[in-house]
Amino acid sequence: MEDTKVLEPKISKPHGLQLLREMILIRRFEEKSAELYSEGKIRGFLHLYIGEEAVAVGAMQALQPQDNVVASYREHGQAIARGITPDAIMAEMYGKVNGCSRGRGGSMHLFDASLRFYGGYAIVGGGMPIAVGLALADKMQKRPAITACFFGDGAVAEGEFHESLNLAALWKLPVLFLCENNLYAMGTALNRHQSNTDIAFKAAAYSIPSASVDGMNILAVEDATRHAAEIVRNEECPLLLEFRTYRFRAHSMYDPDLYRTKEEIEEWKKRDPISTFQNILSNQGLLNDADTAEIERFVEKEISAAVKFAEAGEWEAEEVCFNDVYTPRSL
Ligand SMILES: Cc1ncc(C[n+]2csc(CCOP(=O)(O)OP(=O)(O)O)c2C)c(N)n1
Ligand SMILES: [Mg+2]
Repeated sequence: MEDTKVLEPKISKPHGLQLLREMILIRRFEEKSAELYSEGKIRGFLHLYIGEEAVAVGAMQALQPQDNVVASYREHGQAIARGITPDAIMAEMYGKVNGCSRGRGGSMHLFDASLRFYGGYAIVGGGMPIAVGLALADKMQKRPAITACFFGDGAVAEGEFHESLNLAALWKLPVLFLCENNLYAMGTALNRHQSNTDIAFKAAAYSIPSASVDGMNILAVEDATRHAAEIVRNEECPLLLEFRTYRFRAHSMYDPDLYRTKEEIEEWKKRDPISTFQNILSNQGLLNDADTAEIERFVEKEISAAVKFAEAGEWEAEEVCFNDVYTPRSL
């Protein structure tokens, strides 16, 4: 595949508004999460996806219900876009039993088998072999599903990246590898840990077709992913897309963000995926002030309901806390 250049293709108003609504929902959900984290309501690690929303929302459009999704620890966006409710995600971050992982996983381990959303992994690259295993299972059972595997640029430095790509190619498994290249792995810039920073090019070493995509433009993301997913589905072979994107916030809530300049961050903010898409929609006459106001109202309601749901949730009873952790002594 060649580099994808999509310049404002025509879309329908309902679809455009749906994409915008999901991106704004993810953005506001995370802004609220940051606030709740500062209040001590959410504890543990919290990695915000702000700036990268076009990747999760755009890519998810290409997936069908029978497909599997595997993500990294920066996965609130993917979880929401796949259909896990903000209620269940917020409760999970509170550590309550009404959370999507019963309060056992927290922000980094969102999970919902009914939606085939198989994590949330704290280990960099850890989801990649699991994605390959899911695709192998589908292939062996002759199920017409593909597996979408999201991972960061940091994962490219892991052996799991190379082992996963190799086996997926060798066994012709339907894995869609989706790299979210936001240029940094914690405080380490891509060019400080890779001799060759062209991530899409690395797939060639495993005979996997690949393309680089503007990750700040949701229409480019959707178009490229639909095209790629069709190839993976029809030809039962892996494919890799690299999305060039950027996180506007620090790596996590603990990161003082001293390894990049304010100017660089401001430069990328000019390409904010939400305002970029709002402009595209407005230019096509598909978005007016009333539409925007209605989206903001809808999102505000969703988020306050999620916080209520999480607040009202129960803590796990102390006597069952070790269930599913250790095998029972009788065994
Ligand atoms: C195997 C492993 N090594 C190191 C870490 C510590 N660590 C946590 S996040 C991270 C950076 C990963 O960056 P990237 O894959 O680019 O994802 P991003 O945070 O940019 O979304 C590192 C090194 C880890 N979690 N797992
Ligand atoms: Mg990164």
